[in-house]
Amino acid sequence: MLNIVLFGPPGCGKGTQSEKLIEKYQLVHLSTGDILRAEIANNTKLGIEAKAFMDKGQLVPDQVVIGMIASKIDNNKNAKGFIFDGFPRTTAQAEALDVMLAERNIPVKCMLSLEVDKEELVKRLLNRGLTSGRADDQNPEIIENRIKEYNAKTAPVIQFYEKQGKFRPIKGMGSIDEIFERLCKAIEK
Ligand code: B4P
Repeated sequence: MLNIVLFGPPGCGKGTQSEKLIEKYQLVHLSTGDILRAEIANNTKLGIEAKAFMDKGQLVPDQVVIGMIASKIDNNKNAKGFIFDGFPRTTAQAEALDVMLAERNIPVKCMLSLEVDKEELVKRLLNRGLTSGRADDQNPEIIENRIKEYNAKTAPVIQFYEKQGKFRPIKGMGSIDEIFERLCKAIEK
């Protein structure tokens, strides 16, 4: 089973590259951002709770996000592998994912971390905000806050996977195809 954590700051290309990796390696996509947005669209209790955090550019509380993931894994028993996109985003989430996967005997192969300059992140997100309708992509202050949350709470997840020898930094600047090639090389190494 090929289980990959696709990691990086907001706007680094996780969602974009996930789509290409899924197609090439026939993996199941688990994006906590997409799952949360679907909950919001369906106006569920979880969605209403999550929206308050997401609209401000803050992370949704760990217990909410962790609870969503286990059932998604179990609903895909015949999967060839999973791409975890935007999860884990805190060390507590990384620890919880490790326990979930160890219980099912399906470990993470590697954590691919897309590295992109801050200026470029802001540019990509504001650009997406023109068409996505996402409140968190339209306001430079909210984008700034998302990057701050990333640096404070998410970046330490790198150490978690580094200790396990699974951290693979990938240059995330350049064309989408160039970055995809770098990711594939890292997976197949
Ligand atoms: P996510 O939905 O995970 O999204 P993201 O970080 O904003 O973007 P992503 O990285 O996938 O976007 P991409 O670069 O592909 O999170 C949204 C929010 O949900 C979070 O702020 C948080 O509140 C909440 N949340 C989600 N998961 C959580 C968790 N585990 N714990 C707590 N809270 C959680 O795309 C960006 C743009 O760049 C696109 O327009 C794309 O076309 C463009 N782009 C991509 N690659 C490019 C390239 N090479 N060159 C030029 N443009 C490029």
